Amino acid sequence: MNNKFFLMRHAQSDHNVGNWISADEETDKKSQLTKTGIEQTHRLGKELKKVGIDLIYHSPFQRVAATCSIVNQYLKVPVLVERRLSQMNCGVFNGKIWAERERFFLDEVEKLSKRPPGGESLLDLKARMVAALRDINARHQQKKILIISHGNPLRLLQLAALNLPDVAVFTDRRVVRWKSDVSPEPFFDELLINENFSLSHPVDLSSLRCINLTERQMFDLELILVNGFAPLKGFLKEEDYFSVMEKMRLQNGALWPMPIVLDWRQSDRPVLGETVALCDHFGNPLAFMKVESVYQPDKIREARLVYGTEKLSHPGVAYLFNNTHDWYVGGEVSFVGLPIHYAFRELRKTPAELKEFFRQGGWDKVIGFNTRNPIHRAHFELMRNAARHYQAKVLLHPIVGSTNEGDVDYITRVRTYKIIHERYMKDFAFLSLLPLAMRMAGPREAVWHALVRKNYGCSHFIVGRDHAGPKDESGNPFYDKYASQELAKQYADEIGIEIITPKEMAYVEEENRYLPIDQIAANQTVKVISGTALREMLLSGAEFPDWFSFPETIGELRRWAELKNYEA
Ligand code: ADX
Ligand code: MG
Repeated sequence: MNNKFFLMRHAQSDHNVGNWISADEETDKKSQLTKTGIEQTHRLGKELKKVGIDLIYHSPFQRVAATCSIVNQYLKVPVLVERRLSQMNCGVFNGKIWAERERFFLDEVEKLSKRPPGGESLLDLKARMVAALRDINARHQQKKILIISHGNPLRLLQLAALNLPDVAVFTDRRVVRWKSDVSPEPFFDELLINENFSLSHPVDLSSLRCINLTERQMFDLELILVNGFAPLKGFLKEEDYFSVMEKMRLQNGALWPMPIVLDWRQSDRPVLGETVALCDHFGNPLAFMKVESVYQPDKIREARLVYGTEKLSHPGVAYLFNNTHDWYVGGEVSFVGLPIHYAFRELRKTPAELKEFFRQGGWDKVIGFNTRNPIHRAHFELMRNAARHYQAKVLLHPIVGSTNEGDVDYITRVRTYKIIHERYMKDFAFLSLLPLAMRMAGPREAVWHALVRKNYGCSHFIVGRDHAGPKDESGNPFYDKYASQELAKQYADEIGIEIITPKEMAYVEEENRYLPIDQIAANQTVKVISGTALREMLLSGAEFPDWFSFPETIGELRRWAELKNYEA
């Protein structure tokens, strides 16, 4: 603690000059420091010697290591490599030029928060750099520490240290300096740490083990912490896990259909009674958990009972067998901080906030609507019809946690929700985002969704056809079209929510409107555009008929398809 940090960008490389993205180690290996870069670094080494640097941490990239070895000819201090100081992973744009990446990010929200396929967002990078710096800081006392990294990581670190709002990364002069790729003048920056940016961890972690959560575990934890998963207060203990699988109930009898579990690598050796810190991917602490139960799951039974199948073509089952460790630990969690989301903060209402909003507006009947897709006409019809029929308001409550593979990314979707809500639904609906990690468990998932919506203040919940149901490798659904409706209805009273079960809606050409399929005559013409057809039409730039969607939605989807195309 009480260390002083000095930031330095690696020396100019040929890739910098050509504006290439060398953000993966493969591309980095092909880059070389330029003559200018090498000269700059020698001059900078002499400058830094006057500062009296005690040690160096640097990114593992070879251009940074090369820079470090030049500077250290002058400093002769210990050198440590820190992986989290790497360049921002640009995913599909790695090895391309920066301008190519730029054109896919439309506004500041996207520039900050959108992850390119396979890559990180700017704000992922911020969380990573802050966690790295905190850990480095905790390891040393009263040292002058030189950090050698890359332009983007250093900018984000400055942003955090100066405690500036995120958008300042584009505007504030104090955080844009590292762009000076071709600057003839070498320089380093003493990290100015604003009093509001604490370099110590928000809680004392010195005696605790930090468990890095997966993305799914983070979403689960968030919903536990905001009471979206009430009555759960933590991750399931052994008796609750088996009871939930077999009876859809906790040991104490409370209805709960989905195993919310914390899987753990065996090598981490959880100890009963130990308190651990649950941290995000980069080491930022989110909660404490006292380990009350350590057990081995029965994955085959879990697959059969929760998903009704052991087939790996079911995404929930695949996750269970391929991405879940062989030990589960359970216990109650206590709050340290919520996972930080940067995009659309104003749309992420907690259960308490939503209930208060409904109460103040006198919304005594609220119909929850779940979706993981952009809003097309069929979704709209479901919501509007239900609102009219029940004389109620609608909570448009799309999922922004993990959804099915191949789904449209949530940032693109939220742009469609905002605009459709604003233009067509404002008088009867409220929009809020739900950070839930879907399992695609069909009927059980529908019961779970209804319970969660009850927690968020809904009095009604729509379960349509094949709700939260995935398809197998040949495109066949895993569950019967109305199985989710049946199971949800069965538990409606106990949950205390009314389940609305519309029949499948389809567009009828002769009547120019959507109708439930049981009301369509045999001689009428039904029109549908399947998910696969939709994607092909987007990629080929085909025009869409009005009945299918909204021009606003299609516009956003074309941008999404362009990125998909790029990926392919
Ligand atoms: S999910 O819940 O099923 O995963 P999706 O976005 O596809 O999300 O659907 C949202 C909701 O609308 C679900 O309740 C689904 O059952 C319902 N739904 C979607 N399309 C139709 C349709 N054509 N007819 C009836 N219900 C539908
Ligand atoms: Mg669906």
